[in-house]
Amino acid sequence: MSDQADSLERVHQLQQEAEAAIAAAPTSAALEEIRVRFLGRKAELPNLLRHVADLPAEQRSAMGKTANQARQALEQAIERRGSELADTELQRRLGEDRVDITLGGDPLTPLGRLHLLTQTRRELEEIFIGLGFNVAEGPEVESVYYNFDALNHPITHPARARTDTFYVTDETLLRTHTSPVQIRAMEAQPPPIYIIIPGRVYRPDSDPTHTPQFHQIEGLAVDVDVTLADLKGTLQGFARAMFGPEREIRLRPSFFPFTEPSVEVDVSCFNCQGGVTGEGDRCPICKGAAWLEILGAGMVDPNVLEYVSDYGYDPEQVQGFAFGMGIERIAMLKHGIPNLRLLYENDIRFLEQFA
Ligand code: 2NL
Repeated sequence: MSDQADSLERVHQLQQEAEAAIAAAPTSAALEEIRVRFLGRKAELPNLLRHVADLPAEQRSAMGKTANQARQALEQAIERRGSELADTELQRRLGEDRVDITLGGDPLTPLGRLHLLTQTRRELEEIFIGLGFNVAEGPEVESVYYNFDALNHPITHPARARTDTFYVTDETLLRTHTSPVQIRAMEAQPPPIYIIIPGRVYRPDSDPTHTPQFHQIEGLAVDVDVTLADLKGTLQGFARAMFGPEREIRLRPSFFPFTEPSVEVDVSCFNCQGGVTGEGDRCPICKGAAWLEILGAGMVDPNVLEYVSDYGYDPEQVQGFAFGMGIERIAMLKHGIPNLRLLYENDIRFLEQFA
């Protein structure tokens, strides 16, 4: 047999071998290996094609044509087998990966909720808004003038000591109560004024019942003919809205620098009758006292009004009452929380009890 006949025979052989392999390829990956084996850069058939130009002129055409046809036939066979395999493989994946739409979904991400202190502040705000008060706010870094002087705290008052207040400079401090906002509000608006001021306050106390930062809500009413009876009626309305319609309040004499007279206010315990529970035990909320201390209050000292007399507050013409309470304390009383720190630790098991 001539060299040329040998070469043509070899092309046919390669084509048959490759076609058999292509038809038998079990996967796309196997098919790709077959393609590289027969048509890749180092494969025999392409090599034969590359050397057609070196053949004697009378052999070139037959060899070129045969080898080219073989290559094209193989390329088409690979393409056909490839799409067959892709199809089968897709069908198999679709079968195996089938989603069971009857399965329950993942549980929903739990919904968050407002912190108990935020809930309590909003509840207090709503009650006083219902009684005709507006909400005012002011700075937490405050001047000594608004925090103490204008509130009738003498220079010798213990709260003004370097150890009893967080001073920022000699003239500025972290407010120790929200009362300075009441002075600011009176400077901004002539009487009548009915406002409540919620907010953070700061004192350098840290023990089981005190934290250096806590929250207060204070109220101020200044108008003509405002009396202690108005204070008592307002606070009784508040106590009933917050702790239940059966509640009574009682006023005990006290002292605050900015009020005269001053009172401490108790609400009758919502958990017992006269300090004794339904089971005959000593009430754990009021400790058997039958009353819970909820706030301090009083008639605005005329000295305080004198500080804002240029803004329309003439102590001979208008009177006022004021009150202040700790938001933490109210939340703890109302929900029987035994430890102030629970409000700040943010243990989810504690927080989620207050939906
Ligand atoms: C308490 C007592 C109180 C006030 C706050 C006040 C403000 C002005 C004038 C007069 Cl501008 N008084 N505020 C009055 C009495 C009591 O808070 O024990 N708070 C936790």
